Amino acid sequence: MGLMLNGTYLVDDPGPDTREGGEFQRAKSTLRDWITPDGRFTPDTGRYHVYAAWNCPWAHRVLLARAILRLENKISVAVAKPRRTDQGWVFDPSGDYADPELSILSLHQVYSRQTPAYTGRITVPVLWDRKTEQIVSNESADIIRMLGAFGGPDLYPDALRKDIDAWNARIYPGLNNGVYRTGFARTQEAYEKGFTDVFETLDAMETQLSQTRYLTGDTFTEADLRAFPTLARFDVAYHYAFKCNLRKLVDYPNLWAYAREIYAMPGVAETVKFDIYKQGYFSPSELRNPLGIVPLGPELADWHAPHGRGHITL
Ligand SMILES: N[C@@H](CCC(=O)N[C@@H](CS)C(=O)NCC(=O)O)C(=O)O
Repeated sequence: MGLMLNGTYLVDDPGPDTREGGEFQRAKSTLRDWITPDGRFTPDTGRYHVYAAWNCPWAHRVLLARAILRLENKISVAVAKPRRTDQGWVFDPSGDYADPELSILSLHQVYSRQTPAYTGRITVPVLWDRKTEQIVSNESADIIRMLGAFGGPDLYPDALRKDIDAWNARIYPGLNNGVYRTGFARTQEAYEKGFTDVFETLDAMETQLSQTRYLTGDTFTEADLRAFPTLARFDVAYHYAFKCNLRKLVDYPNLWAYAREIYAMPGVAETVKFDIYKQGYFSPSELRNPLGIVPLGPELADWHAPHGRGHITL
């Protein structure tokens, strides 16, 4: 959360970036190195640490990949507090929101530790390398793919790459970032554009999932992993906080069952925190929620209901 200029954190958050016409534009990730078996960053157990936040869907991708690839004992995690502060993402000195690695209290300290004169947005997720004391990457799409170097099921198999890429290219603008383009829009027109894209994307996914178990067929892939964080937040957060209110996830029979199937995969439910999503998305925001009041509803749908989509094949 927030911006750093030449190593100084701006306490007055300039708010989300906007382009002409009031459309939200997500800033490009700035740190994009890679874990590879033969490069500077090798896939060693105990070497890496992730800075995340439960409410951030991009960080959720990384937590999901870590769970699905069963890397919980190989890669450590610190989670920042969900509410927005004038120091951006912050940690407690101890407890659930502490950082046992660097004992930092704000995420911007990690960025300035690696680059004292850092300029850019201070975002989660961050993949931190203990050995070189450097950030490997702050781009979730790259991080989930590079975690494949640690082993586990192949989420980006050769034979499905074309289809995975096609779904990623559709789901990122239309759904993952589409809900932000809707909720962070500053004009009616920009809002309507985001809104239309979100529901067209959900409709396309519903059609696909009425024919195949996962987006690219009968194998769970990176495309499914990238879809899930947005689906998990949809009814409790985006429907209300971002005005994505044409339909809810529970109104799509196939998508809803598909989301429950992913939720039932080993380790996934532990990465999902519905109450924390509300805390985060209803943080005080001059544009969307000036008083920071968090709604008590809606009543949570039954994520444990049988999904009926067959056995889990991971
Ligand atoms: N491209 C990044 C985006 C990450 C991102 O935007 N994270 C949000 C939280 S959900 C953040 O930290 N935003 C702070 C800000 O933009 O000031 C990724 O996918 O890893």
